[in-house]
Amino acid sequence: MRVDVVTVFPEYLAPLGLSLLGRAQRLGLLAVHVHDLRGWAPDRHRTVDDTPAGGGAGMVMLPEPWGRALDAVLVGEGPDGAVGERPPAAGPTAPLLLVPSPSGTPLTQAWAHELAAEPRLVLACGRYEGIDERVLDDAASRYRVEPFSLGDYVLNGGEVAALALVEAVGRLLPGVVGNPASLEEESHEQGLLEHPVYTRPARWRGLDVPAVLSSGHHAEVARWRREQGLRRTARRRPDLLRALLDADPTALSADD
Ligand code: 6GU
Repeated sequence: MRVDVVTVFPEYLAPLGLSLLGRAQRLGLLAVHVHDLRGWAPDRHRTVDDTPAGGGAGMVMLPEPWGRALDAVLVGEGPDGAVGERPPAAGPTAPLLLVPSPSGTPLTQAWAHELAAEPRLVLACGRYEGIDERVLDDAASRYRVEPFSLGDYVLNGGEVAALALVEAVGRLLPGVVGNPASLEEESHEQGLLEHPVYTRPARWRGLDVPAVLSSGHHAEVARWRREQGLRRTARRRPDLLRALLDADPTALSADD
């Protein structure tokens, strides 16, 4: 998968070179290209924002630098006009343009799986009060434009959200996580939260690892974990439990 990120703070994306995603990039499973939006600013001062039409607080990102940036990234060019790695041949589907925004569609594990099947993602990180809406309207002629949100709170810009999305999607690419079985039991994969986990020592600060986990009884362990996951979901995310039952009223019926 190739990911292009356009931002006024390229350094914000540096952590994508660390840990599992860094390894994925070195192995050629993932290619991340980060571009400085200011490289496409038309003026000497490299201005990328201006005051909002209609008045009000804050600044809005100018359409021209974004329009140029999204044109260039589409054909694999850097801000200096240098041609990078060619994007995959134009197929029946345009590349996805993901736009971090608190007013976007909430990012879910199900959506992350869909995104992991894409050959290419482009992320447009806005700052300040956001990007002039015409940039998204115009981009819709050559991209599939999808604003996304991490949750119901406000960040200063899209960079942290881009990091989160690339990590959530990148770890689902084949070969990125060593043991793919470890992905299946995680929170949100089955529509529920995961059970608590423990390791050694068996007693720590007067607290014991639940006895069932040392019993060696695999069916009992599985049943305990399922129940703990359900309890936790009911307490912390009753909305998930309701959604699961709405989709399938037998979803929680005992199968053992
Ligand atoms: Cl994706 N972007 C910004 N700027 N703020 C957010 C967000 C995204 N998700 C939640 N808050």
